[in-house]
Amino acid sequence: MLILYQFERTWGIPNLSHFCCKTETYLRMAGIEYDIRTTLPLSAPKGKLPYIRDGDLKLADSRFIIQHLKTKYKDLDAGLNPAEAALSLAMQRLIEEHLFWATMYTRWQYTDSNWRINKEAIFGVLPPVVRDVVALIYRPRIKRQIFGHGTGRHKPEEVFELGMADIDALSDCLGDNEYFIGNRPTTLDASAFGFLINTIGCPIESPLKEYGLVKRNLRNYVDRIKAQYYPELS
Ligand SMILES: N[C@@H](CCC(=O)N[C@@H](CS)C(=O)NCC(=O)O)C(=O)O
Repeated sequence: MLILYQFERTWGIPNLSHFCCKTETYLRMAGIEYDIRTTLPLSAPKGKLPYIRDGDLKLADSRFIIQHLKTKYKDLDAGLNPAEAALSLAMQRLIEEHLFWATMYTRWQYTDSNWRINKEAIFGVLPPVVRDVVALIYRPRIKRQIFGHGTGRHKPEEVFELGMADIDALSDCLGDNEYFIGNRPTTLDASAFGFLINTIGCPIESPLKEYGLVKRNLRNYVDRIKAQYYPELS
């Protein structure tokens, strides 16, 4: 059985990690059987979650994992024409390489109360003293990543302005449709759901979350995908 290694479930959502949520959602949308092992990134092959074990294969990074799932099990993108496939890739990059960093900013840098909620959710599995030490090491490390990406160099209102443009693009791209492309779920939906629920459906407060919640189509989309693929969480 394929094993998905990811953070512990919390906040009433599939995963506090956007990328773990994306990967598990792909598995569910594709109807692939899997087991979960909860862990922290420290022991992951590339130092990040998710990763999978499938027989003798150990594979990290949601993009390589999904490529493997497409080849070995089911390709949710089969049938997309070249323009649809290009749109899917471009939107995934917007979500995962841009919007992601605005949400990371809200969790690790924006306010102390968000940081406390984030810290408890990620490191709460560790014994109390260890938890504090590991969090103390991790916070500057992630803040360096946010700074390295460039997002961490902006004023809060600039970070949110950039993130809100992504939310606008996602809302306009979805429109009144059930899925982002066509009438069935594709990889883009796994990605969009994983990142949107981690923006508007989690207890990290920010102008970005408020802005996303005003987009009725995105709110309905997140609720619908969650109810359909994670009925145990509804
Ligand atoms: N490109 C990777 C990104 C994975 C990623 O950034 N995972 C985060 C959690 S959302 C992580 O484990 N970060 C730990 C770290 O950077 O130390 C993927 O698609 O899986």
